[in-house]
Amino acid sequence: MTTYTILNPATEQPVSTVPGTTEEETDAAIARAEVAQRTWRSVAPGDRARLLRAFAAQVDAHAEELAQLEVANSGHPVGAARWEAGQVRDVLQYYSAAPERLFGKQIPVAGGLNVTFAEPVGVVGLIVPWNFPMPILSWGMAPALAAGNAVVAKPAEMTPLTAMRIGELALEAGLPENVFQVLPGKGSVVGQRLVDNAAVRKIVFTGSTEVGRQIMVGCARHVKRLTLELGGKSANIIFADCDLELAAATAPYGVFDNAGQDCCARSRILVQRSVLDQFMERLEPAVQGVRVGDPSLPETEMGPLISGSHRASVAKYVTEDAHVAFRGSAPEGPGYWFPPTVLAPIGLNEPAYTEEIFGPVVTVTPFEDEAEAIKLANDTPYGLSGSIWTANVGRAIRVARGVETGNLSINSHSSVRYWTPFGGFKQSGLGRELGPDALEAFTETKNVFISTQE
Ligand code: TAP
Repeated sequence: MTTYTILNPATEQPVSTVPGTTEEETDAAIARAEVAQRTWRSVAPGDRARLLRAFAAQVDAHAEELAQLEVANSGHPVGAARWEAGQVRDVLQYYSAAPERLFGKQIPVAGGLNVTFAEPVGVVGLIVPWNFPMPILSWGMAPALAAGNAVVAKPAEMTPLTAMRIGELALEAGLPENVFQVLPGKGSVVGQRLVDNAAVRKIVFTGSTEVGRQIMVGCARHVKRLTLELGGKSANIIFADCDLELAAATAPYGVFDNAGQDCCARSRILVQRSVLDQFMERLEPAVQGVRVGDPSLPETEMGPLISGSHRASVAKYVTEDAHVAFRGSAPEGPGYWFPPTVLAPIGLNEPAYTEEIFGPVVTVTPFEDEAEAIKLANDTPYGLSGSIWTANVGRAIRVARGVETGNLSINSHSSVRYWTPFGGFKQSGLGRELGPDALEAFTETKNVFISTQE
């Protein structure tokens, strides 16, 4: 068995060694999942619900342990990591109500009655990125299990520790063996096998648009069901009539949370030209006030980037001749640190404006009016998230309807609530996660005709 070493991105020191799952081991896990799923789907809905509630309780009892693991593995500030562990518990709790509510329909037809059943798809392959290892795992895992599927999850190669522990907690909570398995290892090995093995009936992929495109091609070979949650380059649109203090004070957190390694990062700030100077005056102290440092300290707001190679790829966007308006701070010494950075002015064709950087770099661009704000916001292949700041309710709704993106906030920078739908437009994805309708993505509708003829 091969193993590999996990590094702490804040210290560059080894944290743990984990097995790298092989193709053969992945196939064997899928075969076990197929067998386990046949039993799991027939567990009475009330019992499945009870087991998921026990799983949620087990996660809750180990939330601090999970949070500390995430601090060490991913460099997330401990406050954020605690929220993320709580999210796994809450998402499990939310979907534990689903097994007893998987209703079909009854449809009167000539000569009888049709009834529908929401059948589980079978084995679900869940491919998770490194930026939010716990929440993103839970968004696929919980509804898939609730609907009666078995799940084989592949965490990102660099950040498998919390997912592996959550796999153990599932067993401790009483979930049957092999209903939920976690396979650490490489995307090109484990992830690719999940896509290529015909016994996996659905893939839930969260990651880059580039890899998502390849996965879509792979799934097409088997006509395999697929949910894609991909990249973003979201706009934070600031109108002159908004609460400028609040918009400027929160803008750094809308993009620098998780060191900018956030698919929903509002990495393009668009500001109405008449208030550009006032906005920049307020943004500067807000950016410099972001507390960057040791993620284990409760006051820390931003930790390091995930790896040295990722830091190098972020740094490429802040070239020698880049217009750096101002920057925040970052520690010296070991760790993959990068200071919060504001680029302005920025050309509309520059890579820092058009490409997803996935780091703490934001651009600021002025606009004249509503029409230009919408045009700029939509001038991207992505469409995941964004914010609109205005005191005018009509404008807020008009602009929200005009911006081609899946998740918008008005006068706020928040993105994800597990009880509302989440997902991207355009090249940001395919399908919706979270909310009550997520179960549809993990079930097939079976239609049965019952004759009433004598
Ligand atoms: P990717 O490089 O695309 O990796 C995502 C996952 O796919 C990882 O587990 C990776 O494994 C695996 N993978 C890589 N190649 C594969 C292949 N050929 N077949 C199957 N699986 C494969 O993304 P990332 O760098 O981890 O994450 C950052 C990206 O994710 C950003 O673009 C971000 O916007 C996006 N993201 C989107 C969302 C939503 S909800 N839309 C949320 C978070 C992140 P390895 O670890 O071995 O590479």
